[in-house]
Amino acid sequence: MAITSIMAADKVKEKFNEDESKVPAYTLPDPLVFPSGKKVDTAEKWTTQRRPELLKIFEEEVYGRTPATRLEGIRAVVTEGPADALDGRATRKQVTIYFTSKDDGPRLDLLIYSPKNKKGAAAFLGYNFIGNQATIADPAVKLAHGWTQNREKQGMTNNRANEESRGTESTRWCIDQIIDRGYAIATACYGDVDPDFDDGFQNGVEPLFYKPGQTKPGPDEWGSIGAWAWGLSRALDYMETDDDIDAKRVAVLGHSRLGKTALWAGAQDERFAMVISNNSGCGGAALSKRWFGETVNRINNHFPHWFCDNFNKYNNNEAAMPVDSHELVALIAPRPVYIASAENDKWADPYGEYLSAVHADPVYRLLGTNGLGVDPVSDKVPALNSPLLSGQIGYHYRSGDHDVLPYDWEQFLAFADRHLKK
Ligand code: GTR
Repeated sequence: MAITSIMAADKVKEKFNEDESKVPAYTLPDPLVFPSGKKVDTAEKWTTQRRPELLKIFEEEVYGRTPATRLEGIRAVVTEGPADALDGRATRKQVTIYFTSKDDGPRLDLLIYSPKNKKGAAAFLGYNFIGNQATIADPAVKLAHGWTQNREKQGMTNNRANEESRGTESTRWCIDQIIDRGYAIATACYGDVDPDFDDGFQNGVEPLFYKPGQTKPGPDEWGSIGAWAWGLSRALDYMETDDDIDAKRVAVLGHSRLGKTALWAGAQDERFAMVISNNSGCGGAALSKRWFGETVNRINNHFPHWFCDNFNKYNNNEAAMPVDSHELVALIAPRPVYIASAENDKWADPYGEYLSAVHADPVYRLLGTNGLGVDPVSDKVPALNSPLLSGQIGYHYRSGDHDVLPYDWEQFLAFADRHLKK
């Protein structure tokens, strides 16, 4: 099947390209060239000039600016634990980050497992889709208090968590293996920060930042991906205060829309020591200019709340984009980044995800790392199930569907062992 047309329910009628031979000719902006045409030839020029310039473009044209204001009344409260978990191998804590001084206002419930009797563990941090209770079969985990995605199989049809969903996404989290390898894991439901539907930004955290009279974010202000990324940084703020975790060794990760979120969180907040993008696709690791799988037009029309309004300028107009995803990856440099793709996930453009790594490689090398870790860097996607683990940029192309599988975690852990272990 070369061209897929989208379902009738979709707002836009558009053809989607899933045929490599139909990828149009495109030119990628060079991350190591200033708009003046001058080369970015030193690490210093990258760090002090080019990186801020690119970050600003992503802020104003893609995800929207994140407000710099610190919320008055924001506070973290340990609401459960520390308690023994996983047959005594782990410590469980549940922490609520209240975003205002009110207890019933927007708040994030963070679930943390850390290896027992270990202080300062390196950690993974990522959002889940349907509540913390789904990430592990542990009856002590609180059900999500707010909006979640639905899972009809578990009887979740009203965007609320239920008992039946406990542990149903545990293969996406592999918490046992993470603990046994000596890492902590922290997760929260992304709906706690902003419910994932287009309501004109009335719910979620955005209204907390409105200026008097403002009713929605401006054209260059954040959308939901920006808000979710902000929430990850607030989780990291808490982790900085928790002795069980070494907040200087936290990998932020996410799958799909939450992979886009993890990349954007890691690009903005340099405290994240590592970033992992799983099947993040359009608006994540995949190059938009390739026009393969999901397009900018489709994502903006289908999910009008994800990006900033300015991003609509590039609907059916990817050639005009002043940046592309290789530069998003480059914003993470020199910190380790891992990009995971799946064979059947054509919608997310696995090859386009790999090419972002390829074209971020020169920035990683300029900053003194070994980039993708192979010489010469090939623009051919690596063989199936043959992860590239030796570089500062890691990558794999695995068989199977759009999902997070134990196979993915095996690679994330191996990559973390190389970069986050003391
Ligand atoms: C799809 C969307 C993708 C990806 C995915 C997900 O519908 O087109 O960009 O984000 O959802 O997050 O599950």
